[in-house]
Amino acid sequence: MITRSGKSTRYVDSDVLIIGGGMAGCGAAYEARYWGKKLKIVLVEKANIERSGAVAMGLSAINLFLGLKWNENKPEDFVKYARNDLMGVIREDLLYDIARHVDSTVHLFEEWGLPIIKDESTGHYKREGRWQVLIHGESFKPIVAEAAQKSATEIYNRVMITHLLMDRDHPNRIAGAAGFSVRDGTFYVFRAKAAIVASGGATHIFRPRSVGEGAGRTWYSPWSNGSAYALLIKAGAEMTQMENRLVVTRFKDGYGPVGAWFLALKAVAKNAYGEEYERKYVEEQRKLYGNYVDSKPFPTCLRNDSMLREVKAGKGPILMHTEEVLNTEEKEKEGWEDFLDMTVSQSIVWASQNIDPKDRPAELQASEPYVMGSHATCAGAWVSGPEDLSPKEYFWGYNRMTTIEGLFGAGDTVGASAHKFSSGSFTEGRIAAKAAVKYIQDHSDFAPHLDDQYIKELKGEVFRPLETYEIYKNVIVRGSVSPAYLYPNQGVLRLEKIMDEYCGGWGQFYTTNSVLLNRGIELLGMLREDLPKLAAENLHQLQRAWELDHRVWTAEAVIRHTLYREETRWPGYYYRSDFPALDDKNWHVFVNSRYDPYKGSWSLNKKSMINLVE
Ligand code: SFD
Ligand code: AMP
Repeated sequence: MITRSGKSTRYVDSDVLIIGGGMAGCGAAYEARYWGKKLKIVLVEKANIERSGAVAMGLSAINLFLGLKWNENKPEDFVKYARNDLMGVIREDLLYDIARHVDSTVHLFEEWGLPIIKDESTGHYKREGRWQVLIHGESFKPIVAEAAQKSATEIYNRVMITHLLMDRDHPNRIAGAAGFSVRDGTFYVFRAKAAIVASGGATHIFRPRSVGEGAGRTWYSPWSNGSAYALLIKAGAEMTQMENRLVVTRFKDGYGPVGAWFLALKAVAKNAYGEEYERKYVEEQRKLYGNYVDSKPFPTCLRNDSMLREVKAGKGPILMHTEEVLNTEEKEKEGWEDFLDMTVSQSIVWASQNIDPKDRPAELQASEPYVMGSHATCAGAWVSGPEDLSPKEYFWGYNRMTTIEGLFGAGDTVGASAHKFSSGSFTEGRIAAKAAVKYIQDHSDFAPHLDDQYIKELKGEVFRPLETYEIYKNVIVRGSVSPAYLYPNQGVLRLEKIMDEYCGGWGQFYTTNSVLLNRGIELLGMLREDLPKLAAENLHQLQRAWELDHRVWTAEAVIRHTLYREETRWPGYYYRSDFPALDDKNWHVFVNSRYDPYKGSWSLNKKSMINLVE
């Protein structure tokens, strides 16, 4: 048995500490080694980097590639595209920075062995859409992980980081992170001169569509648990756009993505009666949401909005007419490969439900909301931009540094910069690592000091669920119901119910208002009161317990931001029924928040949206 005091404590020193070995974390390890040849680079990953994170199952497309060397796009074009898609609110400095560097990342992927499909007539990468290129990407993650494995000095797989550690003598300066080994229960304390949080987005904050035998299935990876946000929030970092949750249109039940079908295969979605509906509501949408309805392409959230209006009008199900486009063997292969490379579960659902996409259309459905910063959404940390692009309001010394000294972010971690996807997240990891190395070099006299008493107390807190279980395991009312504790899974279900019903999940047609949100905040507070009573039978459940803790912190930020922004900026992602219109006069701004760890209180404010690209 591993008791509350844990098995043993292991201290690890590092120069650069990377938390999370997904796309951004691997990019950070690679680039940190390039700029910091002699530095000790330590990467910590709660799973195993070979198959961890959102790309674990693989991908069938790289969704951000400009094609600069073939003059296919300019960085400005990408900034405009992402700005329109996010209804006008985006950090243009961050996105321009990604756009000017992302191609080099994609070329590296190819050099490392990722098969990128070529257009035979031009020799260029074959496009899925304007920004996307097609890949044979089942092994995308192992290929990317190899680069990180060759770059990092040490990699700790199966170690989950639960807390960031601040410097004993400088309360707003990072000094490391703590967590535990999910395999052997060792309590790890990492000391670092700079740290990069790259620990992905968040699923299972809102109640998923999947139930019963499919429970746990989500579009974004089920193990993305919001550490990227919770670690930062708990440490007092400023966050941005946390209200901007993502709802994606997906093939029903398997959550298969639609991009390849819409863009490459040119399939059309229609209502149950065979009518196209995407632009049907445009005049009503214009009245509420303004000229954003004229953006090309039609913004992702508005595509959802049209679909939801149609379903509310009783014209569902929405059907993707796959059978109209799979008319050659090559296209049929392309369609199936899309899922076999990326979302195998969709192929399985089709097989199990007798759906052959070349014979009959397949249902689409809007997913539950996700919290992330790299897809068509931009929740995350408020970070400094690059010196050569950012206005003074967005620049405080080091690119991608959060408001905590020496603490950087990349990928889903970084807010206000959507549409980065896999390639942009890896690129942002590289950008953050370059800046982190510079930070270390500029502060070469700094050595991190931790508060030993705090570390001792923290260890007790981290392992407490194991002890709670040992003490109370015989006090069971029935089955797994105990008057003395709750299991992580019970807590997740409670969280999902609160967020679904009070913060605009699918159960409420994505609609909420201030009364619901305020009650939701109260209920979340009650859930938080119960978290010290979490019990874990083993290390696996201990991880689930800490994942729940991080999910609750993430959820709290989402609900507070949603309350603060008094408008409906992203219809189709969520609606404020008390403020049903988009309000550019008052809300063409970022919503930022900060949790004060010393006072235990939240504060929210508006930050200007500064246009850099016409
Ligand atoms: O079709 C801790 N994504 C797509 N990107 C594309 O480029 N093309 C696509 O086709 C994409 N599509 C797609 C995508 C994702 C998924 C799941 C599907 C389909 C089904 C998005 C990208 O995958 C995404 O943008 C990037 O992966 C984001 O990168 P990053 O690094 O921010 O997140 P990550 O890769 O999930 O990695 C996070 C890592 O952190 C670990 N971790 N480690 C230690 N301690 C903790 N506390 C930790 N918490 C988390 C994780 O294990 C993970 O390794 S499509 O739908 O558009
Ligand atoms: P998805 O598969 O839905 O995650 O989308 C993959 C990529 O295609 C993302 O860049 C989307 O924004 C884009 N996309 C998906 N569907 C459409 C569409 N109907 N029109 C324009 N872009 C789309």
